[in-house]
Amino acid sequence: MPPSSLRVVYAFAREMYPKTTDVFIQYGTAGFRTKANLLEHVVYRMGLLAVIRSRVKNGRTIGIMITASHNLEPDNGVKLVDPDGEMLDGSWEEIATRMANVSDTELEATTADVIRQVGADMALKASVYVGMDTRYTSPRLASAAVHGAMALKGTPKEFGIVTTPMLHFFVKCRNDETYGTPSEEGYYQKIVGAFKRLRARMPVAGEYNNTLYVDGANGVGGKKLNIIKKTLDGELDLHMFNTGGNGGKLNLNCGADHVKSTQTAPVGVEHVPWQRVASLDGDGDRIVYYYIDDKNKLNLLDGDRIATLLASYVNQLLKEIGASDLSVALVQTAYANGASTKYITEQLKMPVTCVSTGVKHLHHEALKYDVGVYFEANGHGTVVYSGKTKEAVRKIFEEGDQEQRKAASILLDIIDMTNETVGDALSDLFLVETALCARGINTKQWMQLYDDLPCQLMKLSVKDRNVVTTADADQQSTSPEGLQSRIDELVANIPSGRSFVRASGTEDVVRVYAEADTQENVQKLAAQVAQAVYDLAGGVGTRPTLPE
Ligand code: G16
Repeated sequence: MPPSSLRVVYAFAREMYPKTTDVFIQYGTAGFRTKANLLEHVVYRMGLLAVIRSRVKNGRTIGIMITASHNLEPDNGVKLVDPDGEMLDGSWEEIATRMANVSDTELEATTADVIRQVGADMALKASVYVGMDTRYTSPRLASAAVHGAMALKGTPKEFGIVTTPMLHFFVKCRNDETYGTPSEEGYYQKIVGAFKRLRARMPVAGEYNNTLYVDGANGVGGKKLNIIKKTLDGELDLHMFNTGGNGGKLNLNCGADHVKSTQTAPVGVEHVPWQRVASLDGDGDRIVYYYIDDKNKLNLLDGDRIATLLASYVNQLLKEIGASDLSVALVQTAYANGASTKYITEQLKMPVTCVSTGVKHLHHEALKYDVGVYFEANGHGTVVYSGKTKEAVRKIFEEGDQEQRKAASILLDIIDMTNETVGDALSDLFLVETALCARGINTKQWMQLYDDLPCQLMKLSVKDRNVVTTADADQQSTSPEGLQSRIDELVANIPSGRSFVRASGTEDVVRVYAEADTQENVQKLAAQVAQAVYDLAGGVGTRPTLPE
């Protein structure tokens, strides 16, 4: 494409998507995320970038998802999806940030510069898939992405309202037809189809029952599960809540992030003691489970619990097929409860690594293993299986003895049921239900596998959250000066104490995490660390107070 053709890049920007703010925006934990009215020019420019990326990848499809996931309705965001369905390569985040922040008059030259820098052959075809969540600001932003793709003569394809993991799946399928069909129908056929096949030959047994309540966070995940529900022939008895009707607001006092962060039940769910409930987030990429016991206490089964359940079940199946050379490893972040890490190493005897927050980091680490199970405590995660593993399971399915073939066929369905591209609440829900059913256990028994250390998450507003920086997979503060030594002093005074702080990459806050031996101690530690952040990092509003 000759440089003169880039004029249209500026024309679209000036006429339709002018940059109306000087506020600097950065590609964060999962793309750009801020108030929706500050995003149109950013999303338009990501349309441009997606085309450049597609050409660098020889015309393979790139995805653009319009969503702010767990954030409240006024926010929105954009996530870019790479050809294998994973998050945008980290080395391109800086380029994305640069393109998002230049002025309209610099955009044409910057685009030309980026094309040169990455060596994109602009004569190649380019394909961009666009999806969006249910926010009322999403359609306009999706149009901006489409116009961005068109401005550089790429071919956009819109999927309308889909979950984020569905879009990741479509992108992967488009680039690798052996993975599945790039459509919503193709997604249901592969993932839900595998669940149904498996359920048909796995009788409900023991303490497991097939009734599941679901909190849909008033987002797209609940809507899609309602579609799936109609196709389930009693395999799972889904009771849906917070599916967007009755004036329920997206993620407001409901959904996976609310349940995990506040450890309180979502509004809008009619609770029955001991009933198993799954809580999804706004774009359907996270899931946590919980139940309310007979003392009205919420018992949370978060991403750590899901990871350990799935890892031990897959490991059991690998043993049953006699694939002793294949191993399962887990990947967590610093938010993982210390008790879960201890359980993995001491009871499950599996390798576990800790990486920085963000599924993009977990995903790449998990790919190093035969079977990598990665989950953030917030319920964002999945399982990935190496080519060697898939090959071995298929071979045993064909050549093993009767028992081995039976276990291998279960494993093949488990693999099909998994959305390996990214954390997926719907796929994870079917995996969890399969593992619980196979084990014949209820949520109380699942909960009894280990005891969590009391933990607390807090959010704190500061003048500029970027003053808080970390190293060692978020576990050490490198600035502001003096913060880490203060945290060390505070932690040393609390039995089983652990705490760290980091700037959120999706909200304008600093997150504080603490865990300790007792509820009282964890509340004290979290409040003390929050005070230290407030004092050293320029807290805004009221200084956090210590518990009475
Ligand atoms: C995104 C990321 C997750 C991350 C979460 C919170 O989730 O994909 O990996 O854990 O943000 O990140 P932070 O603590 O930086 O705000 P989602 O579901 O919001 O897209």
